[in-house]
Amino acid sequence: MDLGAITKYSALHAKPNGLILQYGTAGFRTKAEHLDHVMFRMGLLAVLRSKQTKSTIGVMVTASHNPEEDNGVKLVDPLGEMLAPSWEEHATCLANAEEQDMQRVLIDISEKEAVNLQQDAFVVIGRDTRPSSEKLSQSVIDGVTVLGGQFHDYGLLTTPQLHYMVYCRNTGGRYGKATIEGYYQKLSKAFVELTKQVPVYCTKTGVKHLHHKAQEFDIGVYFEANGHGTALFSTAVEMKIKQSAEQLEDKKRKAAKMLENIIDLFNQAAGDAISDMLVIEAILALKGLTVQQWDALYTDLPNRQLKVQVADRRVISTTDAERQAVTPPGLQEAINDLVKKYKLSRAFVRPSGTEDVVRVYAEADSQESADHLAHEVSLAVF
Ligand code: 16G
Repeated sequence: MDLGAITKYSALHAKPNGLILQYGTAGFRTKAEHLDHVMFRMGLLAVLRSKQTKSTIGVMVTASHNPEEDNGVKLVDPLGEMLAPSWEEHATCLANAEEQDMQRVLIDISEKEAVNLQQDAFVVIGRDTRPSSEKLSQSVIDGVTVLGGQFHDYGLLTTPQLHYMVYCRNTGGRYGKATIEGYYQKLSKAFVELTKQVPVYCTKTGVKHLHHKAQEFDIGVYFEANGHGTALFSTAVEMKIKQSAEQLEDKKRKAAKMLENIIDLFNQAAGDAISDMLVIEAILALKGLTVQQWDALYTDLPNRQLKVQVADRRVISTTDAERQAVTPPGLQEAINDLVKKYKLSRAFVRPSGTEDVVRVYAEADSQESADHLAHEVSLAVF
């Protein structure tokens, strides 16, 4: 320890006489104008903690939700956790030591914690957007450097991001890359993976098309807006659930038994209104939901379906699960132009498979718009 340098620098970050602060729930917090010496000393302490743990230590300059004129500082331990309670006490002693006692307290901590002063130290620093934070984090850096510590200043970061950086650096990159890009990449990759789990497909109208598509999956759920639909389970899934219902511990066995009964309640040969109704009743009863609560889970966009009588409906052919008209020429372009006129809108036409009509479907942000769009599209068909 270069005691001369510490004394010199400490004088530049002098403690106001008599000021007593406590390392509280989230580190030190008070008016920013009273924190310069605390920041410098937390820089020193972070170096000692880093030497002792042979790890990177974090220092975050923030007072979180406190008023703008406040500020604060807390230390982050090697695995990204909050500072160990015994070191919180050291932090309080160091922050409250009068100028002439500061060196002694620093030496006491080093001795008590058997800090090898020859050990390298590395500290990472982050700060919030308060006007006072930049200058205060510079005071932390002064404390780190005067004790010979290396540092990386991340600048603006959220507090959890600094915890993440510390954790990454101390686990050899296993947890993630210790950069802001690494943080966003890790979270966004996981988010995208998670939210694309359930793949959704559209097929041509009719149970036969939907049923075959649903059979491609371990669990396939299909439905049409007119009410057709069911859930299909592959043999492998049924076997697995049956085995679990027999073998596993009590809680899991109960869950597997419940799934087994749900599977039996579905008519897997075809959509079946009686079976579907009983499945829904069972789920509502198990979840303690009313029909009204269930209904409120989902809101239809305003839509309108019309039928148009034409001389020969077969002149209309479609692609993309019957959502795009291929013939007659120009029809799809006309629909596209009409759709552009309305917000949150889409529309398609297709020849009915059961009646001598063309079906027109339109959707928009209001019922009035959906009605207008459907009307205009039917004129284009006509
Ligand atoms: C039949 C289909 C139904 C489809 C409807 C479309 C079966 C068992 N039923 O009722 O799935 O939604 O036709 O009729 O396949 P559309 O072509 O006249 O609109």
